[in-house]
Amino acid sequence: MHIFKTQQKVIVKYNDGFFSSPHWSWDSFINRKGLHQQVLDDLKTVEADGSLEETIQTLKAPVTSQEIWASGVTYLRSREARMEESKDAGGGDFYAKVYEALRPELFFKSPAHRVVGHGDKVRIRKDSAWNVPEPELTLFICSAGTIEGYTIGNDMSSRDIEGENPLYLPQAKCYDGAAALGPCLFVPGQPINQKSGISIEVSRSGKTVFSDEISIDRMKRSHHELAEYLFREMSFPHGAYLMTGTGIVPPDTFTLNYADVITITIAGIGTLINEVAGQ
Ligand code: DO4
Ligand code: MG
Repeated sequence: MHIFKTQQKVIVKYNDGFFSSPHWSWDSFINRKGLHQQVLDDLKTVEADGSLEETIQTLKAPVTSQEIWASGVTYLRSREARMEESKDAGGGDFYAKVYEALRPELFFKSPAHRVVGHGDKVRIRKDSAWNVPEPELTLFICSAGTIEGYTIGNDMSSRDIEGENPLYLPQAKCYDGAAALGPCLFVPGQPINQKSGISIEVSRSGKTVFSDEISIDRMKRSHHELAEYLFREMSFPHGAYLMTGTGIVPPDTFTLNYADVITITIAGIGTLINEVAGQ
């Protein structure tokens, strides 16, 4: 089951049928424990409507009041890249430690108003010269703390700012257009297949300048563990999104340019495409 947020409506795609109701509003519709079964119950009273397929061409990010959080250094590749970029600042050791530690690195990424959806533009900071996309499986956790769905996240990052000093992390990670989510909320009714692949392609003037892929089972921590830490001492009345960290980091010679097109696909969820906004 895929739940789409459009300008006017919440639309559910289930078994190739499209469903909507004027009574559905995003926050209350998605923030339910046992979401898959609850939506199946809703669909019993709603007729499929083929004309809705066209409406999902104009998507919004699948978020209204949910905070977006992110996890760090959950894959070996992220640990290596961070240790390298921060070694001159003497910060490398922190990344090695957090990779092994019981407590994960979790950080606030974005409120809804700074997030962009499928087809919108992500941004790179004007005061940074080394920027990368981070393609991340993103959990939707309802206010009761259970993982109810998944989406694709792009944790845009300024590597020079983060590498200069790990205390600059919030500036490297949080700015307008630094987070993309979409294209939909995938609600499989069971944990996502651990063999699901994440792939990314960055194209520049029509040519691929970076591509890579990884399977989500390469992550060191479990989804449940990350969600449990996030909800330990914080309440989220509308639920929350949690990016689970990147396992793909481009080579150090790579930086994003204005007008690059970033395409991220996660099996089962779909494809999130965003262009990098111009100056
Ligand atoms: O520790 C810095 C951030 C790491 C991160 O965003 C990731 O591993 O995905
Ligand atoms: Mg990240």
